[in-house]
Amino acid sequence: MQKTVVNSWNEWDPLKHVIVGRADDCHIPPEEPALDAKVPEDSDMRGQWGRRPQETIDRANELLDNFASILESRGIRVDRPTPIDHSKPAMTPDFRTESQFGCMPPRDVLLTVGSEMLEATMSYRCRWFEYLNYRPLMQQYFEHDPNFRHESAPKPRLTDADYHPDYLSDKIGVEKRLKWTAEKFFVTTEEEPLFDAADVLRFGRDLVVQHGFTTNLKGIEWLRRHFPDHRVHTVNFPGDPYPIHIDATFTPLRPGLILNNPQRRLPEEQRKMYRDNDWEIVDAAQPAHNTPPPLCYSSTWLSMNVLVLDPKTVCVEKSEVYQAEQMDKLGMEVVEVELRDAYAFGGGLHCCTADVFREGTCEDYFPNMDQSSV
Ligand code: DAV
Repeated sequence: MQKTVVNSWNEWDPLKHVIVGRADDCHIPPEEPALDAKVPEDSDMRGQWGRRPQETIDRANELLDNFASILESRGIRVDRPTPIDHSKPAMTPDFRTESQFGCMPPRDVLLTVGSEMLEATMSYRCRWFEYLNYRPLMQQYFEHDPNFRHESAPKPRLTDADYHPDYLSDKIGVEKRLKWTAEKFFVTTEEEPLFDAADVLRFGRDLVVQHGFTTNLKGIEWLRRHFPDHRVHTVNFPGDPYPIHIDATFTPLRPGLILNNPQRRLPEEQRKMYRDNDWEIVDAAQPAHNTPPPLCYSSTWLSMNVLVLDPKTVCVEKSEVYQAEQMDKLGMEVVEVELRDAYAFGGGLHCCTADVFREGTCEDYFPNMDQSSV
């Protein structure tokens, strides 16, 4: 087996070692404030919770195993989490919720920056203990890589003070959500630092972080103090009524090129650093589907939740024909991967992975940066 080294500075350098999640024992968690805010009013998930049906778990695992094999056949080392018992309640002195979530999307929990893997605070109570699924791997990396830095952000208390009660009604409506999210009024408050790792994109020296339902401004400030050698940028994408995670909205493919969700465009005033450094931001292709699969938290825009293997090669979900066509036009070789039946377990090809090793070092892709862009 290749040597274990943790190192990854961006989203596109050649990938050599990655974690791929599992669908084992995945639950639809009971209602709780931040989770409810993400579930659309007309969703089939409203009002139900419990372990997902075994046949859907088996199917999702078949697809995830197959994705792992595709990566391995391309010389990429793949590790898998060790599922904990997600049927157990999550309980601390401050809260109790009757079940946990799962370990399909490691991207939400683990943020790799250079030789560090940082466990995010998370912002859902049902995901408070999710890092435990990855601890056997973290221990292994710690044993084998003398430079690996295993870090964990301060665990939040997640009392009711962390959530705006206005978001607790199940009849808010999309119009009001769009207004609120455009005003940056999200379900989470500024009680304490909160972030999910999937709200962060890595561009070498620069980290781009979405302020939304799962990451608050204190969470971004915490990241800024934690990574003093980086420039940390806060972004918003008005147009998304349920803004969690940046990776179905803003997708860097290689130095100088980013796909942006055309329904959630980066506002003009936040584009300066890209313009000043000759980065192109292009609209992503339309999704191939009009609706997400059953019991799914995510939107149809998982079409752009791709995994870049190197600056010329990208994994695209097999049914996302428009996205694949666009990649081809952009000069990328497309590796088709079937994953749609696993979307309900927590996302697409980017979500279900977490970087361990990509070649390359920390570079400055935005040398022309003035203070107003930081
Ligand atoms: O568009 O529902 C999904 C992101 C999952 N990590 C969306 C965002």
